[in-house]
Amino acid sequence: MKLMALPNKILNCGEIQLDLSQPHVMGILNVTPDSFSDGGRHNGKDQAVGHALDMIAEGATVIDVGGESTRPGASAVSVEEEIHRVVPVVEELVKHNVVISIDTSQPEVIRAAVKAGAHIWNDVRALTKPNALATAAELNIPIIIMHMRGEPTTMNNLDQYEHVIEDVIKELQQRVDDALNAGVKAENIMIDPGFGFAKNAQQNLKLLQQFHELNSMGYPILSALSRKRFIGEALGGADAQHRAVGSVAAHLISIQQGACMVRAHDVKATVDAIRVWQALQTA
Ligand code: YH5
Repeated sequence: MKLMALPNKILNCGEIQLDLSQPHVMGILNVTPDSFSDGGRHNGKDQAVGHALDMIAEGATVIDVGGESTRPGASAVSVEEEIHRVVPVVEELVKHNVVISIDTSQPEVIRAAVKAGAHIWNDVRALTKPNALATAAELNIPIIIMHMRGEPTTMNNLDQYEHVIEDVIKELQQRVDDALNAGVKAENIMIDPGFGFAKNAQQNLKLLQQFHELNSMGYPILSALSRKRFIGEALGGADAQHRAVGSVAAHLISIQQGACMVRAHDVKATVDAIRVWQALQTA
């Protein structure tokens, strides 16, 4: 069997260096009120931090903290509210040896989070908000540039592709070029094809099948398909809580094609799958 090696690159996250020649698991930490078991009636900080520590113990090397819901139909959240949700959690997590990424599109949010100790900017809008490009260049931190069309509210009508992988690469390259022209360093860029964002189920499958073509862009690749709808559809209509095994399988297929980081809810199962893949690499 053909085993693809991951890039011999290091992602510089301040005091922590991530060796991208081995796969990393980024654990998803939602800090939106609806993600807490009490529906946000109490301070959700302790619950969020506890969940992050569990994921670190399970082998996550990155924690992705998100205070904005990008689900279609979710209500908009102010910059102040997003900062209020994210920063207290970052202040706790910096005490632990983990890389912290922030799932935000707002320059003011990433600025406040980086001041509190966060390391990576994970932007599903790929630096398209006002001042995002200049802020990314100034902060000089790793940036995850994801492919999407439109906004989470409009993206479902924007899934017309000639050839999905080629179009995604072309459009991602445009966002990468804008970042480079604004002064973002190439060594700080990671790319992500944006599973589920302006793609239908068939297109998401095609994207996973041809994922390896993203390597031609020359940047480290993140794969993020945890529990997404197309996984449920491939399982014959499984709801989100029953998509863990399918997500692990799909993430491993992306690693086999060159992904050096996967963004997952189910960290333990994902790490176990990666360990088996790693055992094969050295056999
Ligand atoms: C991503 O792809 N996605 S938030 C719908 C679901 C399950 C999960 C139940 N942030 C990405 O995770 N950051 C989000 O169906 C992201 N790449 C990067 N880099 C959406 C999400 C989700 C949505």
